[in-house]
Amino acid sequence: MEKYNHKYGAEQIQVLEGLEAVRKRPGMYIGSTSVRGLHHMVYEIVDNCVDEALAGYCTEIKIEIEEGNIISVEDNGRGIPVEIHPKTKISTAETVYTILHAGGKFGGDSAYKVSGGLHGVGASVVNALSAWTEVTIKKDGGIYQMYFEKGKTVRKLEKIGETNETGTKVRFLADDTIFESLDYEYETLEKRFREVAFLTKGLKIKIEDKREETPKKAEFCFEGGLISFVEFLNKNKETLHKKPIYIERNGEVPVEIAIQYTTSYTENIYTFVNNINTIEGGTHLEGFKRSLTKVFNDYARSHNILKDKDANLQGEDIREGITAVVSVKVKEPQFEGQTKTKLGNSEVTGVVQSMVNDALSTFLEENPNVAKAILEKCVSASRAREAARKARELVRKKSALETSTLPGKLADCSSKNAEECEVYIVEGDSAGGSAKQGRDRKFQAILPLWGKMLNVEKARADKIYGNDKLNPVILAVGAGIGSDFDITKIRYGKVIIMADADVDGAHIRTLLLTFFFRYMRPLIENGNVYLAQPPLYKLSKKGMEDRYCYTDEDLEKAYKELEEKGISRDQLGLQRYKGLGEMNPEQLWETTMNPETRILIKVTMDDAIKADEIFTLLMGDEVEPRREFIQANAKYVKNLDI
Ligand code: 28F
Repeated sequence: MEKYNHKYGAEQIQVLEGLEAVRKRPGMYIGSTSVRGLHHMVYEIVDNCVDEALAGYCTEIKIEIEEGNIISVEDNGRGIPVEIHPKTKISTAETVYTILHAGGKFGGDSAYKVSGGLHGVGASVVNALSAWTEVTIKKDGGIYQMYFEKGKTVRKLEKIGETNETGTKVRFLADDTIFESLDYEYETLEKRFREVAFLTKGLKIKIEDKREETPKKAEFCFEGGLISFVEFLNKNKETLHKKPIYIERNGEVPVEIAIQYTTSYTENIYTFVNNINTIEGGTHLEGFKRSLTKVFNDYARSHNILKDKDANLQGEDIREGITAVVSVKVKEPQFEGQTKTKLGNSEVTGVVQSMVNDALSTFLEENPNVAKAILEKCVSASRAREAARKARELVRKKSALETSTLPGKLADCSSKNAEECEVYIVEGDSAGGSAKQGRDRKFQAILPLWGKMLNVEKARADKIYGNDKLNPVILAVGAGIGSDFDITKIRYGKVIIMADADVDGAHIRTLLLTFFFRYMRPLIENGNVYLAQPPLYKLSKKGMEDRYCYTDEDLEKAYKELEEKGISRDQLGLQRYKGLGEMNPEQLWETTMNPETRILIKVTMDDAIKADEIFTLLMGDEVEPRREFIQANAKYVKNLDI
């Protein structure tokens, strides 16, 4: 037995089994092998630095995307412990990087690790899913380094120099046999690390993209924490009160909240658990919402803003125009929902609710002018809602909505089984016409939209209902809007936005996505919203099948393939599609509607949130930021897409 085991101790076997499991089913550990999963590789490593910051030892994190999509992350914390474990004969550092969830145990001094639950699979998963990983530790006066390939130790931890600094630096190249692409999106990473800096008051985070000749970089450090966060979110909006409301309690469940009302009608509440963006909400959001409704109604009654005969303010009235960030730290978070971003811990509701009740009512008593400004807006929102309800009743009575009168322009499909049916929302009547002719009328409905739709940023719910541009969309989907929306009533399993690849098309897409995000959010959460992808180019030659290309890369690839067949570029006719209207019904069917050949992009919550932010920028009150945004994106204008 001794001979057999001399090479593989129990730990090494555990390591091999762990790596085996991770590399066989990467999606189970890192969420997906798409660009989202690739970005999570970076988040996992940075989360360990943030834990070191929360423990009070790290003040700066540096992230770099090097040439060849190599990621480098460095912190100035204590450095992962380097001593050799007497039993396993390997260092703590090597243990953290080779044993699944080993790092997760380092709850010691940082009670609330951000790397927890599904989101905190730890450094060993990143190691397993990387072609190589190099870890350099400065600690106890020495510089130590270890090196792995696909999670397997190639060089054990060894001393390579002296230093009087401390910290940890990790460089890794994600494994391109596992990830679909290694092409990191700098903007996505920058947005996430800006968020982490807001959530971790005073932590400096630097990020730099060194892949281009003109490097992109940013540095974030916010002493104001969440206060800076809401000010950043409101930078393009007019606010109701200068200083955001700030609440912080370090109880059993540490809670930090910042609130700042704006004159707009949208509700923007961002919630986080251990720095994880819980876009599906959960018990912390529930507790916050309940408290808002109670505190503002109590204040309105006790200050005679609401008379006895007046009905209570509804939650949606109180949340109109609110921008808030709610950040809680939970020891054992339970994540639920489609994308595991909904907090399930039931005890958190009450903790947040009672904490906000106490802190917010005190704030309102001490800041009567802020209270007055906010409540005036709530009361007018309540009246507008009443008007909307009456308008809705009117619309219902007038057009007998119950008989689900469908909009005139809708060319419906014959099947009534919503699951298999899809509705194309098409920009412009000409494309609408081609789509009606080209479609399969059994399961494909067409709803042409005309011209610019309503600017939902400025309009309140009552206008949304009556508006002749959006009403057809509401009636076609058939499930109501806002708090009335009932996903079980949708008339189509797929709502597909089909618009040109130009600026107008991008505008319509952004408008519709913003509208769905704000008034039919479950439609996006449930994955019913798609974007049709019309071709950009058609390559043609006598005697050859027309060849459609959907991106510039597609076109290059087609040219290369055809050259290999002896067909040079100048023998090919190239048509650049400016708009859907240039395709006849058969082409439109073949390239964009036929389920066998078309390309559909499923809209995710991230896309919708991005659209919402762009929309606020483009359609919000402030002119200055809009000009900056359009200038910044002008060079991409052909791809100004969400
Ligand atoms: C670029 C990535 O991973 N930084 C880290 C530390 C510091 C400690 C630690 C990490 C395993 C179970 C203890 C040091 N001294 N940057 C990083 N910095 N891990 S990861 O400990 C993990 C051990 O418990 C650390 C004293 N206590 C903790």
